[in-house]
Amino acid sequence: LKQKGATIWLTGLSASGKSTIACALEQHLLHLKKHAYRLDGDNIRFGLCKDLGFDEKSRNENIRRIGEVSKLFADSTCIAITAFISPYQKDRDAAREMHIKASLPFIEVFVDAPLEVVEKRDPKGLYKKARAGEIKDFTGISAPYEAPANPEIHINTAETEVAESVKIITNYLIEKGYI
Ligand code: GGZ
Repeated sequence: LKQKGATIWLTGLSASGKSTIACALEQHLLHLKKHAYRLDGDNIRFGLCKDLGFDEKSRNENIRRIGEVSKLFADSTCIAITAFISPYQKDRDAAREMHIKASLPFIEVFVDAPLEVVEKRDPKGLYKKARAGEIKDFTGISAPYEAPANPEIHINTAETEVAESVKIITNYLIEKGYI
């Protein structure tokens, strides 16, 4: 089989735009007749990872499981698109390592928006609750976010339309011969 899979790993703060980009990218790849599948909180945190919370150990385990699952999707020739905060560099590096060992491409995409921007967006009112101390360990407020040191792609969502982000990622996949 010529077609290989890959994992597109979106990382960024809550409300940075990961899910929106993941949805639009999945749709676009499906239109191009590429197998694509999105993993996000809706189909992972309520199922495979429903036993996990948001303390550091839980997030480590969340990302480990998602790393393994995305690798399996990529191994099945699918383009896996993951949309999780994944705040720790070492967890993302471990997910990358799993892919490298299996000779599968891993594309880390930093979905970057300044805290002040995502806090203003606050679509679910979570930042407000976190500031009020009603949610503990909230990324960017009371828990760390380690920005990627060497992402394959860096998108500033405060300045980039969703369609443009999709184009940037798709062009990268084409340039590398992954699709
Ligand atoms: C961060 C939290 C928290 C805490 C609940 N910190 O904007 P959302 O709501 O829909 O996305 C966030 C989601 C983050 O889950 P992840 O699996 O992506 O996190 S990680 O990769 O760090 O394991 C947010 C909601 O869950 N949420 N509590 N304390 N986000």
